[in-house]
Amino acid sequence: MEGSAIAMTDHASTQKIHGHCALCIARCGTIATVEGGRFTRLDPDPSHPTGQAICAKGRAAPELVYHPDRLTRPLRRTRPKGDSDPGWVPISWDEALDLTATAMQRIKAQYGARAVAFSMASASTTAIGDSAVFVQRLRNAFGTPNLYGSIDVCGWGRAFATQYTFGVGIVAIGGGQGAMADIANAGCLILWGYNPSFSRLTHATAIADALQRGMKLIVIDPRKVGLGAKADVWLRVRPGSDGALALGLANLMIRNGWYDRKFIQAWSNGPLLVRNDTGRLLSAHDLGQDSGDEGARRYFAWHETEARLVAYDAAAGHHEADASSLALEGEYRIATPQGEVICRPAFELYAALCRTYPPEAVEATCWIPPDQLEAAARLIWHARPVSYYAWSGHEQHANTTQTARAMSLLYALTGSFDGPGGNVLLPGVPTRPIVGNDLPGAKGMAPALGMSDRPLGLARWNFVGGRELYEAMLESKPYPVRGLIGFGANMLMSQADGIYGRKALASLDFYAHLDMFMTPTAALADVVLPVASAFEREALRVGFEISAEAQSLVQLRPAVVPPPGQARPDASIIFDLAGRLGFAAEFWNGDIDAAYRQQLEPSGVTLEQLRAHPEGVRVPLKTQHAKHAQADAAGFTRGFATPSRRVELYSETLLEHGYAPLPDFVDPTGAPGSLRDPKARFPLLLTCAKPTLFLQSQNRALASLRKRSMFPEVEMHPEAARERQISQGDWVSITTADGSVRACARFNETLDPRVVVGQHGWWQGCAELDAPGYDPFGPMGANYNLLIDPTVADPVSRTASYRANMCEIRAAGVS
Ligand SMILES: Nc1nc2c(c(=O)[nH]1)N[C@H]1C(S)=C(S)[C@@H](COP(=O)(O)OP(=O)(O)OC[C@H]3O[C@@H](n4cnc5c(=O)[nH]c(N)nc54)[C@H](O)[C@@H]3O)O[C@H]1N2
Ligand SMILES: Nc1nc2c(c(=O)[nH]1)N[C@H]1C(S)=C(S)[C@@H](COP(=O)(O)OP(=O)(O)OC[C@H]3O[C@@H](n4cnc5c(=O)[nH]c(N)nc54)[C@H](O)[C@@H]3O)O[C@H]1N2
Ligand code: SF4
Ligand SMILES: [Mo]
Repeated sequence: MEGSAIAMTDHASTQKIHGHCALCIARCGTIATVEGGRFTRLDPDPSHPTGQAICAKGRAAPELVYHPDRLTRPLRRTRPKGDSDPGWVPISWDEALDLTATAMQRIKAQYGARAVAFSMASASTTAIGDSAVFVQRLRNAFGTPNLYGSIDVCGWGRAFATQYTFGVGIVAIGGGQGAMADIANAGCLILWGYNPSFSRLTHATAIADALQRGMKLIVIDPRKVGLGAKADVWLRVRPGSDGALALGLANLMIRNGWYDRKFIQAWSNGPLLVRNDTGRLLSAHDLGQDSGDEGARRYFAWHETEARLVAYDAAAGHHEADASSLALEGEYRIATPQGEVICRPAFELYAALCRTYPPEAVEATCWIPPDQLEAAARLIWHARPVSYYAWSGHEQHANTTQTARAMSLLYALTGSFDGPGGNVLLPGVPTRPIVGNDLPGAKGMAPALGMSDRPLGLARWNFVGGRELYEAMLESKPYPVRGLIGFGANMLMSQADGIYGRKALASLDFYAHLDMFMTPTAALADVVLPVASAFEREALRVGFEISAEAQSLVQLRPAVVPPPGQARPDASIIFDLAGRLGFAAEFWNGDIDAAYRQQLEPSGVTLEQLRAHPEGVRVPLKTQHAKHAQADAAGFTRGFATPSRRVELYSETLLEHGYAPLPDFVDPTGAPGSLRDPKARFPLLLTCAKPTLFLQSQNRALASLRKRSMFPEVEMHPEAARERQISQGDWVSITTADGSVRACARFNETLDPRVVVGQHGWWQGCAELDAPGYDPFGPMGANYNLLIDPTVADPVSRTASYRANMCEIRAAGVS
């Protein structure tokens, strides 16, 4: 078992325990109070880099810990799936883990390791981040490429799509680095479809401080919510049209010369010439100069004053002339052995695309008036350095890949990337990776589901999305998945089309699920394993993400109290299961401390030090900027981790796979015409947002939170409500072409009257308040995701259109 050093202070019966709240992405530094052995309260720890404040969910931690609905014993199903009574019987841990290991081995023997998928809750909304490295290691040891982690609905835009531009994400998921907004030094911050006041307290407090010192703020959100009220410019974008907005902003910036020309010349592929006929970068092959691999990576720009080609060697990241002489505009006729070809710099093509989004087009598409567009563009340029953070508002759309690309290109224009006050690749305390990418199982992995159809999508990073997982379970497409090991993920609530998902999960040969509560998803498992909450287990955290200072803290969070009943930490369950699967040696023979020691070794910090200092140990870090301009080990300029070693305004990678190399805007609603027709069957545009009091599909059973928000809500403009004889607080039905669910109307005057905003995640009841639960699968329930058509999806990531759906709202009971 894990050691759990509980720091003793004060007098004998009251303990104050340093740690952090791991319930959401903010990971606020905290001090827990334990009185007479009982966890009674959680407070912020101001000495911690993320400890300025905690939220109501954090304060409700003792309620979570002692909740009567917590799972406390391993359970086995005794009745068929689909039966209204699963016939759960308690079993021993030995029996539960033996059943699980045996089923995993049986399925592996019959169908291969890939037929056992893993699912994991998002680390932004749960404490699974405590154990994510071990989940990864287990799947690597076992050899399955199929890990579901909500990436298709959360993370794709920030962490992956932006890699096609910068070679790194705007956040790091599954290892690697992310370029975090340097809020403390930014001149201007753009919050794009991101409401940290509700969703990430630590960012909200950092922004409040920065506003005090005069930082400018641009908020892009259909609702005026959170920091929207404090923004210098609030752009009330039409849901789903952010890509067009990014192009429209870039158009103004390019037109006015409000862009960092030097950065674009030196550090983007903007100067590289693109052939008009093929859309490919002009290469040494085309010129008949070099037929080898190197020739394919030798491109050309145009020398503005000397009117000649300038070679660019992508392998070395080197131009044969000073970058400031490279043309960004114009059209050039280049002689090749096959005849003359006409070429234009990639930047010229990007600028031309942007010109198709003049202010009038942006107003028609995004519903943003020209003066506001201009004010935003002006601020972005004149208040540099700029940083940005974009989240769910742009990630839950059927056009999320190109939207994220369009935003990242706009950001490239500012030249602020990796500079002070920009999006900075922050340093981290050095650690040894222990996710096990070097294990034989990982090396021999089959391609993940989705690889053949969308090789640039999630599968490239060995993740799978919800729909493809369900299809593999139910239709063996492209190959069968017969088993699932679930670490929390409540997929049936968080993914579109839970009805199809329910069929898929019910069809499995074996499903084991680890959770604190019996969720609608867990209820379809064969074996349910009770897990300790974050306050009932020790966990190691290296770096707290939001700033260089926060990154420097290493903390071994102690357990505050023991888990209820027989519940166990995810990590200890994983180590135990790994042993039964024959991976004891790969899992340090069950010794979690040994794993931490290995991980910490390069940091110079020891477990003993961390146990002696539960508030954490700081390892001084130095932030270096503009790392792309440094030389790498071979003496080449490092550049960016893209095929061209430059920021890719123009993506040949996307082009090669049949996608647009420049991020043109595709309307995700599928039915934009009906927005102009109030008589249409579905005249309202439905999007959604997260509530401040609850995390995704959790917390509705916690009385202190639920009593402040009893029912699922849908925000609508009073005018839209009046037209439908709906009053504030009325129950209404929300109907799309795909389904119908219920919610309570809440008026919001800041909305465009054509836009309505729902909430997802409602299923749980709260007995203490006599507050109801909701049917996850029917029209009398409140599962927003029954309204979503999963087949309208992003062509790269397969993200469904969660935030731009045509709907109608009626008083409940009125059809
Ligand atoms: N319509 C709509 N749908 C959405 C979203 C939206 O905004 N709108 N948001 C999407 C996003 S951003 C995400 S990330 C997904 C989230 O989807 P999920 O990742 O499924 O997150 P939750 O719904 O919060 O469910 C998390 C589950 O994990 C359990 N859990 C909590 N901590 C632990 C732990 O330490 N160990 C284990 N084993 N279990 C734990 C909880 O009890 C809960 O059952 O939903 C997505 N779905
Ligand atoms: N309280 C709380 N905190 C959370 C979570 C939670 O469930 N509750 N979940 C955690 C997780 S997993 C995540 S991913 C983060 C997400 O954190 P956020 O991204 O802040 O979450 P949301 O509220 O879903 O979306 C942000 C904003 O997008 C706006 N929006 C809706 N549609 C559009 C659109 O088309 N374009 C634009 N530009 N904006 C749009 C919404 O009005 C909303 O204000 O929060 C994390 N923290
Ligand atoms: S914002 Fe709230 S739930 Fe999230 S880590 Fe901080 S205290 Fe915990
Ligand atoms: Mo998320």
